Amino acid sequence: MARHTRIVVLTGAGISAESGLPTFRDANGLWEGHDPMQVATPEAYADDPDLVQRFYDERRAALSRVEPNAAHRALARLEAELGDDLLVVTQNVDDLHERAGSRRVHHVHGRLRSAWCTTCDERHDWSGPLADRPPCPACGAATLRPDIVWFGELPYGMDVVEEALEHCDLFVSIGTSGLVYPAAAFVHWARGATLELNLEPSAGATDFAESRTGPATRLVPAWVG
Ligand code: BJW
Ligand code: ZN
Repeated sequence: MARHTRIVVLTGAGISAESGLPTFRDANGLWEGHDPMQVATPEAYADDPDLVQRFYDERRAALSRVEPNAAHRALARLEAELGDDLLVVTQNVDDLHERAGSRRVHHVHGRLRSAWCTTCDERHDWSGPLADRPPCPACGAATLRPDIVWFGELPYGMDVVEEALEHCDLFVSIGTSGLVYPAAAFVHWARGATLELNLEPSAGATDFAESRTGPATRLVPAWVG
């Protein structure tokens, strides 16, 4: 891999799959009989907030039972080498990049370990459940929701991502199906070379200059070197 380049890496659920966190669109995708895609919406939250809170409470609790894998660790090593020239943009709401040692991680779909108060707009680091309607530590209102970007909501920090993609020499997409926008369009926003690392060719595989298939724990360390 070429050194001394500015790299933007996009990660999706596939990079955390071998840590034991399920992806969204693979088999066995149902949660309590619901399609996760139907649960991750503002409409589902308005209809049945308890159901949506339980879905995220379970996933937040599951984080303490999993560990970063060799793919997360390889990206942390790359950051140790490249410093500010590497930005990891993740669609994942887990904290496995950070726990592997990455510092420059941008969560475009939010974080499980953050709670957002819709009354006072404060965000709080959060490791416990939200379904029991705890009060907001800032304003006391029982209006904390998962700090997660649902369908129809605006992903976080698109200006940062756009800027990084316009100035990168290489864009690498890892473990994402390429079905959810705007992340699926990042390959078109990227200025430099493009590479996909995924278990199978994604929906947008042909948009990349190069596409390698295999498990992330093999492909990512091999690419980082
Ligand atoms: C492995 C592996 C291993 C497995 N090794 N690989 C019609 C057309 C175009 C767009 C739209 C449309 N209608 C609506 C929209 C917009 C909508 C959208 O994209 N919908 C599509 C479904 C069509 N998008 C939005 O609403 C977004 N907001 C928005 O667009 O605002 C307007 C805007 C416009 C322009 C600029 C800026 C803003 C918000 C999207 C929010 C997505 N939220 C979710 C849930 C919340 C997080 C959570 O609960 O965890 O985010 S949905 C879900 O999908 C989650 C994920 O982050 C996201 C992406 O999934 P990901 O990571 O790709 O996972 P999978 O399961 O799909 O794929 C895993 C891949 O890994 C597979 O390919 C496997 O093969 C592979 N894999 N094991 C390597 N070991
Ligand atoms: Zn509040």
